Amino acid sequence: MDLSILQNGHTYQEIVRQQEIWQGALASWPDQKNEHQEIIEKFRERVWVFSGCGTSYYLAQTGAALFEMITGFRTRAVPASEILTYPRLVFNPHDHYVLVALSRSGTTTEIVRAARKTKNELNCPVLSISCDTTSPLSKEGDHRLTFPFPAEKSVVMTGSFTTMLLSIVYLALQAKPQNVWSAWLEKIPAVSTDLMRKSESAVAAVADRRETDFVFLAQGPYLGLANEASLKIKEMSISPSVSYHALEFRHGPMSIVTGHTLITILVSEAGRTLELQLAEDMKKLGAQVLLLHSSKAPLQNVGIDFSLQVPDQFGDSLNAFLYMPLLQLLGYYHARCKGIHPDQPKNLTAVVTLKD
Ligand code: F1P
Repeated sequence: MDLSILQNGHTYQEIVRQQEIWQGALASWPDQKNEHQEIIEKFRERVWVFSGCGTSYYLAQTGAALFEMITGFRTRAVPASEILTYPRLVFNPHDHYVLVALSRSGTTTEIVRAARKTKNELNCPVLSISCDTTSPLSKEGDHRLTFPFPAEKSVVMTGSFTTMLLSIVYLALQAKPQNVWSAWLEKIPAVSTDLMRKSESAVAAVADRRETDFVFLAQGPYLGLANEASLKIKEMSISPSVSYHALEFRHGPMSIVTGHTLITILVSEAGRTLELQLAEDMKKLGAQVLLLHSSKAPLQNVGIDFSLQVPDQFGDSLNAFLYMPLLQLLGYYHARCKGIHPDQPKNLTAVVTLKD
């Protein structure tokens, strides 16, 4: 298949440029070391509540899990709407919190209102992370994580998700006694670019299908990625798609499996054995199975249909930066094979604003 005729438009360009933006962000952060250290020390004993809307909520889920895995600080992730509707369910009066408010635009009504409410009514500090440092959310924050980011023109979020996630991981690493991980982090952009280029035709081949319903399954820090992958498929290709904790799928949801179902499992190091058993069981139900996995232990003869293998040196804390671009390309190419261009998504706007 000659992919070059499909490799056009904002969404595609923003997927394939993201690792370059990560590089620029990483280069900008050493000059902000003092601010980063201040944030870590000031909120070290607090519960870190990560929050956003849509893709930025799935970013919150992923970021909270990785932040806690790296720092050991207590975290949770909620949609911004939960802060507006049930603030005391999010911020329990017996604990102390910091809100990490996430938004590509920094103008989404729910997260801006949530940040204001948290700060002004609940007296809880706010750390803003946005791709637009001039946005209302950025101004609302008591602190900000900033990085150079050429604004995305597309409605659907791609590089904004991974770059904001990188800022969360980078901040987490400032809590480590000696920043042993920086060498790994420096390698990620080049390894991810190389992987994406080498995997692109395989991803496009998996995406080239009709009448498919999609299931994305993952555990731990990969669950937010599965939720985001499911949203990308919906937003970009207008296809039915669901996502669950991997091992939850047997407990009822697997009833939807047919021969038209493509189940993608984001294999983790922690849950690998259980996830591969799940893959085999789902094959017996007639599903097609795609595995994203690291080459830690090559797949035994698990009779799966497709696999995308990533280098194994980064582990569960950093594999998000290898898996996510591939999942974004899956949504992109599935849309194009359906004759849909993700640059013109159905029913969507780049920012959701609510009337006062
Ligand atoms: C949040 C969001 C996106 C979604 C669409 C509408 O935007 O819900 O996740 O894909 O673009 O807005 P933001 O608050 O991160 O700017």
